[in-house]
Amino acid sequence: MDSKMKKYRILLVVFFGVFLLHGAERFPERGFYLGTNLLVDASVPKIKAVAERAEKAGYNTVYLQDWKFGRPWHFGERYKKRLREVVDILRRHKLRVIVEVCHVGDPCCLLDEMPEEAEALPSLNSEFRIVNGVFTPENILPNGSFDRGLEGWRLDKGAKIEIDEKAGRSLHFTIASPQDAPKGMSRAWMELAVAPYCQYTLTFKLKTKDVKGPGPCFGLNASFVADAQENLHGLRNICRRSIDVSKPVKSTQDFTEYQVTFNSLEYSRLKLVAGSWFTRGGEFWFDDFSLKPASFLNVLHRKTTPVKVTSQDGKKVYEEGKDFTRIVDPAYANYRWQGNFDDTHTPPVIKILPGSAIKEGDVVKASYYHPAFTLRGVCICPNSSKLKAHVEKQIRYFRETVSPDGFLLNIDEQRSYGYDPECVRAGISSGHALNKIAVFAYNKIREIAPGAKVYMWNDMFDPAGNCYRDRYYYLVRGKGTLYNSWIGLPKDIIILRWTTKNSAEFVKKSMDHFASLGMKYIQFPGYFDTTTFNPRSRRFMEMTVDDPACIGVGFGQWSGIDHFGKTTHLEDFLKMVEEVSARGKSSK
Ligand SMILES: [Ca+2]
Repeated sequence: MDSKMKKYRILLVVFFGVFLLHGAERFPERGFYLGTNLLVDASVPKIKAVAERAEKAGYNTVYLQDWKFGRPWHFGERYKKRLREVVDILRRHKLRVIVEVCHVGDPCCLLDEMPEEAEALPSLNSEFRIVNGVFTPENILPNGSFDRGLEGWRLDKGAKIEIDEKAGRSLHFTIASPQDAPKGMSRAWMELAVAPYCQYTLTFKLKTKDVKGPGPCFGLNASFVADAQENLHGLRNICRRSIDVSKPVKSTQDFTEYQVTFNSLEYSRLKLVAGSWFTRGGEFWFDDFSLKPASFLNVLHRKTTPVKVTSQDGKKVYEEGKDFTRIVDPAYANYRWQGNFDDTHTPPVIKILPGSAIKEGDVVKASYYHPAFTLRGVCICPNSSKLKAHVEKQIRYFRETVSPDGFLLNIDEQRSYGYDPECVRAGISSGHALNKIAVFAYNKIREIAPGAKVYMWNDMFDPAGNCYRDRYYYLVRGKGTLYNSWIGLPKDIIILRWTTKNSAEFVKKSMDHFASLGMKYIQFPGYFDTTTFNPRSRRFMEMTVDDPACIGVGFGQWSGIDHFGKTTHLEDFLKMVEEVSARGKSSK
C-alpha cells in the first residue's frame, strides 16, 4: 500500500470515528426490539447472528420479547437455562438486556396461566327456543338471502351493485373501473334493531372473482358499526375483525361461509355494513346473512361472571345440571392449543335434561359473560385481583434468573375495558386503572431490582397515541376515559415512543407531551417490517434530533427474529440516525 493510500485510509477511519461518535453522543441509547421464541432451539443461532450484526452496527440495547415471558416458570429448568444462555450471548455483544413484563393489552400472554381473568363483556337475556331439546337461537336479520330483492338494504350511491339471480339470488358487486366504487367504497348496509349487551354471531357467504388488493383480505368487509348517523363515517366499529381470519378470502373463490362474533354493548340499533373498502377491481357476491344470539361461545367461568338461565318472563330460574346440561365451552382459551382464544369455532350445544322444568318449544333467557375480542386476541382485566401478584412473580423470576438491565412494562393496545364486573366494581376509568398497574409494577421493580431501568410504551399514556379526549377507543367503555392516564407517572420511566400514525403532526404532539411531563423517551420512528426501508423514519429522526427529552433511538420490527435476515434495515437504520445526528450538529 503506498503512503498516500494509507493516509487516506487513516483519514477515513478518523472521519467515520468522529461521525459515529456524533450519533453515540447524541443518542446514548441505541436499541432494537427482538421478538423470539426461546423454547425453540433454532432461536439460539439466530439470536447470535442478530447480536453480532447489532454490535457491529453500533447498538447497545435490546428489548427482548417472548410470549413465554407471561409465565416463564411454567417451562421449568430448561427455559431458565435457555434464558441465561441467550442473555449471555446478548451481553457478550455489548447489549444491555431489557425484558418485557406486565403484559396488559392485546394479546395478553399472562392469560396463558389464568385464562379466566380475561376482560369480560356481559351477554344479558339472550333468548333461546328449545328445539329438539336444544337451546336454539333465532335469526333476527330480515332478507339476508335477498329473496325479496334489495328490501331493507341500502347501497353506496353510484356503486355497481345488483341482485344476481343466477348466483343463488345473491348481492353482486362489480368493480370494473374506479367509477364503480365512488371514493373507493362499494358497500351495502342495513340498520337493525338488536338487544343491548348481547353476544351475536353473524354468518354469511362470500364468493369472489379476480378481486384485487389493497390488502390480504382484499378490503372486503362485513362489520358492525354503532352510533349510527346518516353517513357511515366516524362511527364506532364494535366488531373485532372484518372477516374470519382463519379463512382468509382468496382472489377467486366459490361461496365460502364466514362467522363474525361481537357484542352489541349499549346499543339497540346497529348498522351491518358489507362490501369493499378500496378494493381495486374484480367482482364479489354476498349471500345468506344471518344474525343470531351466540350460543354461549367462550362462556367465561369466574366467581364474578355467573351464568344464569330463566324463563322468558324472568320469574323462574333454572338450574344447571338439573334442568339443562353444563354450560361450558371446551374451546375457551384452548382452541387448537392451550392458551389460544378464538371466536370462530362452533359454540357448545346446551340440552335440556330428563325431568327438566323447561319444555320443548319454551323460550328461555340466558345471561353470561364472554371475553372481549379485540385486535389479535383477548386482553386481561386490568382490575383482576390476580394481576398484581402475577406481575410481581414475573419481576422476581427475571431478577433471579438473569438480572436484566431493565424491564419493559408491556402495557399497550388495551382495547377493552369497563364492562367487566371487576371494572364496574373498581369504579375507576380505564386510564386510571392502567396508571395504577404501571405505578405498581414500577414500585415493585424499584424494590426487587433497584438498579434496573423501567421502560414503557407510549400508546396508552399518550393523547397523540390511543388516549383520545373525546372519542371511543375500540371496546373501552365511554369516550375519553383513557385521557389523563399519564397523571402522576414516575418521571424516570423511560418511554418507548412509537406511533402507528405516520403523521409528523402526531409525532410532534407526542414528543411534546412526554417532554412536558418531564419524562425522557426513546424515539421509535415507525416500523421496519416491510422490504423497503421506511421512508418516513428519517423525517421523524430529524424532528427529534434537537429534543433534549429524547435520549435514544429504537429500531422497531414486529415480525419476529426471522425477519432480520431478510433486509439490512437493522444496519441502515443506525446509518440513517448517524447521518441525521451529524447534520443536526453541523447545522448549528
Ligand atoms: Ca340468496
